[in-house]
Amino acid sequence: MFETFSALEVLLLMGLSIAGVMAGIAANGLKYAVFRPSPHPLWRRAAHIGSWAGILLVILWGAVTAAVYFALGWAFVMDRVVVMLPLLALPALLVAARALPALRGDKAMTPEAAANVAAAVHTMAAGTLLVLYLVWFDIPSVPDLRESTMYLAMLAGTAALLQLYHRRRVRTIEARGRGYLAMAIRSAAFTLSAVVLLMAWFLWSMERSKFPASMSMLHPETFEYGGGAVPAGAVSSAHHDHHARHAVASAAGSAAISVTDLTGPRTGEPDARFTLVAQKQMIELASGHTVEAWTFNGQVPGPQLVVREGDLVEVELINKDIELGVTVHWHGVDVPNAEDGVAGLTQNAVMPGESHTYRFVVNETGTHWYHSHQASSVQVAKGLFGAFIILPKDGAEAGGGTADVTIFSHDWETPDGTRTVLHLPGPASGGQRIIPPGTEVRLRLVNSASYTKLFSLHGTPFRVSAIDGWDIHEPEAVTGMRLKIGGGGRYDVTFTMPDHPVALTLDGREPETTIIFSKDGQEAADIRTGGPILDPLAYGSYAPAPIDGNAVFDREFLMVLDQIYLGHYNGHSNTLWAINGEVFPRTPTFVVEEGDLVKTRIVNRTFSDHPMHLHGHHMVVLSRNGKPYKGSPLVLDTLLVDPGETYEVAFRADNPGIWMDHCHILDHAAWGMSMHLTYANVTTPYTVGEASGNHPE
Ligand SMILES: [Cu+2]
Repeated sequence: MFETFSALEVLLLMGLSIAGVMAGIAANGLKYAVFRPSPHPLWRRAAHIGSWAGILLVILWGAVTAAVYFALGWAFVMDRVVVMLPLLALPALLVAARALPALRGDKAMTPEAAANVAAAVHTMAAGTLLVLYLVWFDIPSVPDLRESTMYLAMLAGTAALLQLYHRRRVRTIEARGRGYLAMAIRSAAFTLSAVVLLMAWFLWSMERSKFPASMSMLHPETFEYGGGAVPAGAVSSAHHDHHARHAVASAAGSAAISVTDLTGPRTGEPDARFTLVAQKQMIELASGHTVEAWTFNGQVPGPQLVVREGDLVEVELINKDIELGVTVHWHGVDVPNAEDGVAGLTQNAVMPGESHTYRFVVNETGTHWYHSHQASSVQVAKGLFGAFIILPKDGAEAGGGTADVTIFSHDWETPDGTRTVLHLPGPASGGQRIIPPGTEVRLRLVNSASYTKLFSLHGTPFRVSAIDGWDIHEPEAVTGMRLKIGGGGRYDVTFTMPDHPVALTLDGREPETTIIFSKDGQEAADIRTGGPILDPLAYGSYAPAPIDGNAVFDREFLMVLDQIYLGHYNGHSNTLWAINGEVFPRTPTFVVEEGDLVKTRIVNRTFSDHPMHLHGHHMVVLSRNGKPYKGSPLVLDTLLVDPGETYEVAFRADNPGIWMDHCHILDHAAWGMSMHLTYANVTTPYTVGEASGNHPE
């Protein structure tokens, strides 16, 4: 429904532009026509029809906007109503008041009336262009009064200039009797100068978008407090950037904590110790392609790290030959901030020949994964990832009547384009796995690709026992349902191995996206895709969530996800992905204090889904589209938000630090959709940019 409305809006705005241009040209011609002895009615009729079409399209646009409001809520229309509606409706009123009466009938028209018609119609066209510009290139998202006043003032100024211009023009035409040739020359000159101006502005804007060589990840001018207390000394205002920086600096003098101090235990014998060596390696994919992968320990996925709840884990990262540098981020594990592995925020990228040691205690269980968070949109795609499994403290060892298999879905760039591959662990990757009948099987499905994958499991009823490492409450057995896993997300699927083969496959059905589990590795399996998609909000049996949606929240934030169809980012032109109308580093920074209960509303107004990943915390899902969850509580680190959806999530601020909050379609994060959650008194000494070589996205 959201997609239909959005497409309709674009169509209406384009229709409005066409009407505006048509009426605009006709109204301009009318200025000349009124001086002819017997004015041809063509200009007048075209201007009349164009004006009416414009007014009707504005009314239709308003109706669509109202429908979106009633269907999807205020967050989907707030910028339309506050910023764009005046830009369309006021010129339409002007046209109705000044142009339509003059154009009606065929009574002779005075030159002044023709000038008024031209000014009104051109004002309508200008308003339409401004709105198109906003919708495509500079979405207001969360409007403020300053913004709407600014655009309205721009339009009012344009209207006044147009009025003056056309009045003067009719007098000049009257005096000198210029003909159509002069009009054509003027139009051409006007168009040419507009194109030149536009190109100059384009280049200037591209140049201006370049990041400085060194930049903090934290930008006080973007601080938002979510209606909660503003911590002492902090100031949030775009107008007082300088003061805000000063305030933070002085706060840093008193009680600030550096992320470098927020480490795991520095001493003590680790319960589990691993070494990860980042290195390039040619690998052969199940698709038959050989690619240069960037790997941990020469394998893709990297080694599976299995630990137990409560373990002190020590991981030494060594970079052998990844020139960009690497880090390790523990996706889904709430580690102390300094161990989070974000280049330029919690550490510097580890360059070739260097090493870095991570130490932290794991206080949770489940299927998680690790990946580089340096140039992550490139490095994760090229293979710098692996599984991080935390077994329950007192659970049984794997093996002995059970099979525990981690499977990654990953997108590889090959000479034949992008290929999706399902990876079994270990060097003996292949499309087969032998499991004796009667075995209790746990498949840990991890989507390390950016784009959403649809998994199908055929040949057995199964349960989704955990999502993002969080155990589902009383999961029921289902058959033939597809599992939709966004980038970075994990599902644990359990079943008892039957006597016949079981096939795990992805939508797309290339052979490399199928894995067959059988007792002898011989039998052909029933490979099917399709079927309904399991809805995690209605799965398992209901139980109260760890955070009650009716609780009193200390802070409430809003994240509106938008697309900027063409924008400039760090000196490049591309489609950009915005949060609250801005791309990083101008995206909001949510400021919390330790102990706060925080609610965030996430609104997706784009045509793409976005797996939103919050570092260092788990998000308790409260509701979707205003309806509370119906099944098991869901506690996620990566929330897949579909187009047109609104989620409410909550978390307890219990892990001090500065944390990324970004889309796990890593290209989206690299093109703007990235922001931070920061605890009021935490600072970072690290920077991003060319100077440090830190590029987290
Ligand atoms: Cu995204």
